[in-house]
Parts: sequence; C-alpha cells; structure tokens
Amino acid sequence: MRTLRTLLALLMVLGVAATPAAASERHDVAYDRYSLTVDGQRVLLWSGEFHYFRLPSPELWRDVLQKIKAAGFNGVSLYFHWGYHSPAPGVYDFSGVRDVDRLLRMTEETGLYVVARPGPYINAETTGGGLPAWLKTTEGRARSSDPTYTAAYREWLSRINPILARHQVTRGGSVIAYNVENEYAVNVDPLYMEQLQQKARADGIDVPITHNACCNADLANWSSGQGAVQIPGVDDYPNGFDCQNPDTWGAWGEGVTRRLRDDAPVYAAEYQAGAIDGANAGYEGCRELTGPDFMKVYYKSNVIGSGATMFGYYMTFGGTNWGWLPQPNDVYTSYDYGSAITESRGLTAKYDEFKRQGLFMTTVAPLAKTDPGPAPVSADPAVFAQARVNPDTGTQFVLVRHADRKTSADVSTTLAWSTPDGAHQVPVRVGGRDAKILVAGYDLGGQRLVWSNSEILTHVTVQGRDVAVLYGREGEQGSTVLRYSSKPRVRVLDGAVRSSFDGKDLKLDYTHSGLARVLVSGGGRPPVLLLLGTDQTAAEFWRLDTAKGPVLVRGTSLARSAAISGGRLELEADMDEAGEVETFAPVSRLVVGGRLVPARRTASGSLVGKLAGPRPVTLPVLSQWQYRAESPASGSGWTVADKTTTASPIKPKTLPVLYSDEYGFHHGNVWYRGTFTAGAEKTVSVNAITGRRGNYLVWLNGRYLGSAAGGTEADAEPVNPDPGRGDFAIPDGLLKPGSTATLSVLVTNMGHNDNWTADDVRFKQPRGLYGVTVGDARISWQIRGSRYDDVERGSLNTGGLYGELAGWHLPGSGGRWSQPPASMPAGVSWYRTTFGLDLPEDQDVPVAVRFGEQPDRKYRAFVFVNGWNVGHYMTGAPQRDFVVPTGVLRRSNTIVLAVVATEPGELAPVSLVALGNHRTSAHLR
Ligand code: IPT
Repeated sequence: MRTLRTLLALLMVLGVAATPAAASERHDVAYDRYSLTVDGQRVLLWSGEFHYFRLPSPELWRDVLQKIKAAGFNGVSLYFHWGYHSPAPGVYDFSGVRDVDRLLRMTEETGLYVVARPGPYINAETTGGGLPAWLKTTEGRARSSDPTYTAAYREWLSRINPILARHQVTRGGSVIAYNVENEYAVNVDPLYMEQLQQKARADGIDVPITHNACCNADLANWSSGQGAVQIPGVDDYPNGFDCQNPDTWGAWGEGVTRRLRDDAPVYAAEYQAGAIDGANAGYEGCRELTGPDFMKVYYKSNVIGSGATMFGYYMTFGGTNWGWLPQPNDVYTSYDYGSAITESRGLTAKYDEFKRQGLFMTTVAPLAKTDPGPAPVSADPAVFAQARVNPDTGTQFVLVRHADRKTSADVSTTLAWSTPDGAHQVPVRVGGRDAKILVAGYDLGGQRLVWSNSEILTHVTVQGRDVAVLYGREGEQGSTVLRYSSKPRVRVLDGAVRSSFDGKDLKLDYTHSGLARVLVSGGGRPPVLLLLGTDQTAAEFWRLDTAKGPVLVRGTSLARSAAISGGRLELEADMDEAGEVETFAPVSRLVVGGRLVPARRTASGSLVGKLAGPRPVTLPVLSQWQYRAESPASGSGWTVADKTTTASPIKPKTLPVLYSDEYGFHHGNVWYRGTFTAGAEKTVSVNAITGRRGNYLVWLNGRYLGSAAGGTEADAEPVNPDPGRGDFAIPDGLLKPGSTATLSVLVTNMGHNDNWTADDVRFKQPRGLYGVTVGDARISWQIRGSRYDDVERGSLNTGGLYGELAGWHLPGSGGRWSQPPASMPAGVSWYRTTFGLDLPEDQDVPVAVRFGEQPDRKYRAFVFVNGWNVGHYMTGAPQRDFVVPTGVLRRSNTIVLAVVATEPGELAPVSLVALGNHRTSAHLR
C-alpha cells in the first residue's frame, strides 16, 4: 500500500514541471542588484512563511505546501527549530514529525523554492525563540561568540546544515537562500555573525546567505562590515499587532522595504501577512487587520516603492502551538496568525488576494528587473502614481492608489501616461483602500500590451493561443489596448465589450462585471483569448505547471496539481460544494482525482465539466467520560532537589535552587515536595516564575491551601525581588509540632522566554519555584517533572503531571478509571473517552475539540488526542476550539483531558466540531 502510494506520488511529480527543476539537476544560483537568478534566469521570489513544527502531521505539510503553491507563490520561507529537534545536549531527532528531509522533498515535489532559516535563534513566538531549553543551564551568553554557546549551536548546525545543503538548488533541490540568525539587532556580536556564515560554508551551503533585519533595518542590519551577509533583508509589520482595532492602519509605518546593498536585491524578508494576538482579540481581528485591502495597498506599494524582488510573507499558514511550543508572552495554543490559510487549513479572502497578486508576480517576467521610472501625471492629486521600468524591455509598472491610503473615497481621474508605445490619457478609478499595479509596454505571450487599466492576473499559451486573465473591481470601467500590424478580428464571446481599431492599436472598453470573454485573431499576431473579470471571478482561476507548460483552471475550491498525458489533463482538486470546472489546456479529456469527468468543449476552446461536492458528515458525540484523580501523593519517581548554585543570571530567593531546568525538567507542569519538621508555623510563602498565564497550587499535609499566579518578569530590570508571590495561611491543627510535614506544590510553567534582545537575563529566566519560606523551617526538597521518553511525539509534548509520567494521556492506559464525580475537585483531574471517526476517504474534514462557553472558569485543561497534546485551554486566552490535525486523528481515537483546577467546579461541555468539509483528490491520511 505504502509503496503504491509512493509510486503514485512519484508519477505525479514526474508530470509536474516543478519551479525548482527536477531533483538531481544542478543549477547555478546567483544574484545582482535586481534579483536572484537561476541558471542566468531572473527569479522574483514570492514566498510565504510556513512552520512545519506547528503542524505535527507530515502528510498535511504537503497539503499546505500545495495550497501555498496554488496561491501563486513560488517559494516558502521555513524556520528550522533547534529546540524542537534537541531535547538534551547531543541528542537530535529528525524522524516522524521532525523529518525535515521529507519536508524539503515535498517542497521539491510541489515546486517551491525554499529560504532556509535555521537560526540558531528564530524568535517566532516559540519557546526560547527556538533555542533549546537545556541551553538555559549553560554558562556564556546565547547569540554571541561565547565558546560554550558556540559549541552548543555547532551541534545543531552540524546536523541541520548538511540536510539543507543536499537540498540546495545547486544540487538539484529547492533551497535557494540560507538565512543566518534572526533580527539580530541589539547586543550584537559581529564575530558570531561571521562564524555562523563560516560554519554554513564549511557545511556545504553555497547558495546566497541572507539575514532578516528588524524594524525596517534601523538597527544593525548586516549590510556591511564584519558579519555582513550577501543579501540583507528587512522585516516589516506596518500594521502592527492591535487585532482589537483592525481598522487602524499603518501603526508601524509606511511599509516600503529599504535597499540595504547596491549589489544585492531588495529583500522583504518578513513582510506582515497576519499578526500575533497579544491582546486576546481572537485571530479573526488579526485577519481583518491584515485583510485584502491592506494587502492590496501595502504589498503593491512595497513592490513598486521598493523594487523588492524577494519576499517572505509572515505567516501564510500559522498552525498550532501544540504541546509546549508557545513562548509565554504573546501567544496561546493557536498560531493561526490571521493568515491567508487558517489553522484548520481553510482558504480565506486573504488567500484570494494572495492569488491575485502572486500569479501576477510570478507571471510577468520583466518585474524581476526594474528601476524607478517617471510616473504618469494624475489629473487629481488625490490619486498617487509611482512607476518602475524594466531597463531591457522598457515595460512599465505603475502603482495607483490614494495619496491618503487610508481613505475610503472612490476617485476617478486620468493619468497622462507616456508609455513605451506612445503617450496616452488613461482613465483610472481608485475605490476605497485600493491599489493597482498597471502595466504598459509588455510582450504578453505573442501579444503587445500597450496599456491596460485592468490588472493582469496571469496568462498562459495553449497550443499557440494566448489566454490572459485581467481584472478590476466589480462595476469599474476597464480598457485594454493591444497593438497589431493590421486590423484583427474581434469576437466577443461573453459580456459587453466594445472594440475600436485606429490603424495601430485595438482598444477594448468594458465594465468589469462577471467574466467577459473576447477572442482576438489575425492582425499579424497569434490569437488571444482575453478573460476580463472582477476581483471575485479572477480569484476563481488557478495556474498550474505541467511538463507541457502552464495551464489554467477555473472553478474548483482548490486546484492542487495538474499533469498532461495522452491527451488528458489529470487534475488534483478540492470541492467545497458541487460546481463547475473549466480548463484551458492542450487536451481533449479531463480527469479529476483519477476519474474521467464528462466535459464539453466551449466557444472559448476550453473544457467544462461538473464536479460533485462533499457529502455531509456528522461527528460523534463525546460521552461516557471516565475519571481518575491525581493527588500530590500520587506515584513515585522523585529527584532530590539540593543544588546550591545555578548558571542562571537570576539567583534564587531561597536555597536550594528549585528551578525546574536545573533538574532536566524543561517543559510543562512540575511537582515539588518539601518536607520539614513542624513547629508553630503560620504561613507558607511562595515565589514562582512561570511566564505569563502560569500558576501554581499549594497543598500542606494533603490539604489544598490555594493557588496563585506565577511571576513573569519578562523584561524586568532590575529583577523583581518578589515574583509570583503567594501567601497561604496554615489552618489551625494542620501541623503537628515535632512531626514531619509535607508541602506539595504543582507549578504550571508556560514555556521559555524568547531572546530577542540577545540578553541572558531574559532568556535564562528560570521556571518553577523561586523561593519558599515556612516560618524558619528547614525544608528538604524533591522535584518531579517531564520525562523525555516519547520519541514519536517529542520532548515538547508532555509535562510532568503524574498522569503524564504514568501514560494516562495515552490510548489504552490501564489502571483504575471510574465514573466522574458530580463536581470536579480542586487539583488535578483526568477525564477520558474514546470515539470512532468514519469519514469518507475522499473528504478532508478538519476537526476541532470545542470547549463550551464558560467565562468564569477556574481551571486549565490540557487536551490529549491519541497522546498528542493539541491544546492548552486556559483562563485569559480567547481560544475554545483546538484543531486536531488529520494524522493525529485516526479511525479510533482516545481523548484525554488533564485538568488543573484552582477551585472545585464544573468542566465546560466538550464536543467535536468540523471546521470545514472538502471533497479532495489529495491523500491526506
Ligand atoms: C519578527 C520575528 O522575526 C518573527 O520570528 C516573529 O516573531 C514576528 O516578527 C512576529 O510574529 S519580530 C518583529 C516584529 C519585532
């Protein structure tokens, strides 16, 4: 079965002329001030950011990569996460969900270039900013040339670099550039930057080296001097991160990428394509903040304003902070990011806008080499025009937008435009928050485009005929002018289009509405079919590469791949509902998902067929929950905690050192047990540092005393002497003077701070107990935390609840489970049930675990599905739906909730919900 699938995948790959040419061919990668080149051909690199570590299901990597490719991207930007692969010094894992070699093979099969970003530091709102937690216990400043840190990161690079090296374009693979470090902007050490690059070269990296400079490159940007990189890039998030006020525009500036080197392309390394949700507004607000109108105005302004030819859109698919992946300060389980592709892999209006822009960027070749040019003069100063020109072809690209880009005004005016083919008065209309890139003097296939005030989506040539899609907003006037040596024949197949010929130029006038079709032939040129659409109808098109050249598809919810064989077009496509599919390809038959589709030939020369939608599905109801309690006394396996020194720059308030990392417990919950000889103590005073939203619970002699919020101290300088303080009165009679008392504390640690400032005080901030005093008692301590023995799911999956150590979160764990109590007690409660899923093989149904509305919840819950920790439901975060990726989800499933309650109460109802239903020809399971 498996071999058959591999064979099928292989056959599919052979049919597809991937953008990075088929593996094993070697290519030259070079660059100049305009762009990257591959074998001397210019490449405008339009890439989207994707984090494989936020999708623990390799088959879904392919799904997301195909969706990225289908949106018109020709590249992906990939962080590689050191800490995700390394649970302990010298231990590295690249198997299963960590198999990045497989990931890179998929990028090659999908036809996407890769900008590889292995850090060592990546930020990315992930625990430690990608640095492994064990690094916190070492001496020497991280992100510097310190020898201890150097030895540590070389372990990582010695493993990841060879994998990246063998996948370089220069060796027939997909990796076209290599990014060192990440926004290395303050507390910088140029020797470190230089050594990272020397290491990359020594490990066989021969593609250009890049860097992403923070903050519009106002700080260190590595464009010159020691540590300079070949192609320095700029990170820019012009709309900021206030997802609560999605209408606020330009909070962080103009958004035009600076040129940093004269001899290298302008590189928008991370350009805002979503936002983190620090304000807990929910990601829909972030999606709106960075929605299609923002994309039109900012992305297009950036392209024409900066002349950038390398782009990385952060994020294109955000994914899930499953397990203990999140950094504590800005994110929760979902890393949806308000991106174009949702966490449940759904396509949004932002996806359509990416497609409109991406197909243009990767179709119109002269865009890869432009200089600023004279702009047409707008008759109305409210409309701003700016131009770039290709110095070889003369092709002009003109940005038109409102001078005040925030305005919602709808302005019509005229541009006095001196095009390569003569001076013209060009009418333009700019609706609210719109921007267009208009083209003049362009050899469109076999045609000569004099000018158009419609935007170009894409064009292909099928059997000697050009097929071009142009578009404008619904209701806007459009004109397209093409040059001929004699009067051509014009046939309007659909819609209302007027034409006139002045002896030289054919002018087509129309109103953008639906999809007009015009066939022009003769006039001394090959025939062309013009498809004149709107924003909406343009977004129904897909352009797919085949070994016989690109083809166009209209309709389907997603067209993943195409191959041509024996007069048949073989499509892989998805349908969200029944509908039409139309193809513009040199074939006479249409096969979708392996099935022949009855199709008729149209006047447009295309094939049209009908495709079925998905069948409705119902998900099982979760019932018959079983229960098991975990008490402070549960189980064994304690480690004596008696260290008196620590490498952490933050020294503890009381001894011994109780920081969990010091004892090798790096992720999640940690139990502490302190024993002392009781006297007349009145109060237990605790300090704990957990990171934002962490907390701890305290018991004395088995009696629950209460809980407190853990300290954060994210940036505090000087260090707060009293972080995460809780004082707990000791009830009368609980202590028996002279006898041994047992103090138990459960601490929920929220992941490790990032290290954006390259500053160990922030990064090495401890987790766990910082100090404990019970009168004058001398306390002997033990600690128990996460144990790394789950190679499949990795060290970030499980923490140190006793149930996690005993495997209660795994399917089929034995032991005594019983009927849940009527009320959930304070402390740790475990719930589990099983469910079957019988979904149609050819349907992709993204499933989430949903918690019912419960604003005043006094507990947090960790959601394990088949042992995978897919969610941390907690107070203070807006998330109630936890996406469970296919692959983690199977035919028979066990769901386990580990609940840590600070007060007795009721658990919100938990159910399964479908976040979509797509009929698909992809094999996602
Ligand atoms: C920049 C980082 O490079 C990236 O890893 C991620 O953290 C992103 O932005 C925000 O989501 S940090 C920059 C905005 C200061």
